[in-house]
Amino acid sequence: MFSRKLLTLVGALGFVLSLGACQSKKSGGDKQAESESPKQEQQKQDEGGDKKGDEGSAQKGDKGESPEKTTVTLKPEGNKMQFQEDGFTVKAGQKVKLVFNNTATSKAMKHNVLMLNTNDDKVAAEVAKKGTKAKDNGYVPEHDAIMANTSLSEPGEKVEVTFTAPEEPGKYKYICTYPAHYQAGMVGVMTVEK
Ligand SMILES: [Cu+2]
Repeated sequence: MFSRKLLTLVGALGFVLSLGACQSKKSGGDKQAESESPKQEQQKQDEGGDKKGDEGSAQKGDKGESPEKTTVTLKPEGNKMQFQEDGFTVKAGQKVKLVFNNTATSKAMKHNVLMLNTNDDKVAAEVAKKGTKAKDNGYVPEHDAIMANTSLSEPGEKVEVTFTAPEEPGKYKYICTYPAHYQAGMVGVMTVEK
């Protein structure tokens, strides 16, 4: 019984193998191209994702991008209290449409984005701390360092805000002020270039 099954299996395997060999002899080049292309596509997607992770999408040639105006899209890192993008770069005085696409799936992962007019850690921590107490205002406190902010986004929701980048080249922090998120590292840096 067992050996008969095995024989059948070996036989079938041999048939498949010889078929495969035959086919690849017949159309070697074509078959290779066929089987490789899905992999390559996957790789491209992965690379795209990685790149976004590092730089945001400010420099990605969004439609409508110009010296005067650009669109930047930020996302959370899965269901972590982190931005996927460590930072993005804009030009001094450029109009920036900042979109936050809350791609999180966990109900607890509500986020906002506050653009600060400083790169100072202490100020960012202060804004985050005050934000914790501003629940009625989407955790956005009154603070001079806040240049612009989105509203609080639910998982699956997109929020946006348009602001003008500072004229002063330099680094400016952006943070999420949902309780504990800044403290957990939900912060990034906008670089303003001349
Ligand atoms: Cu957050």
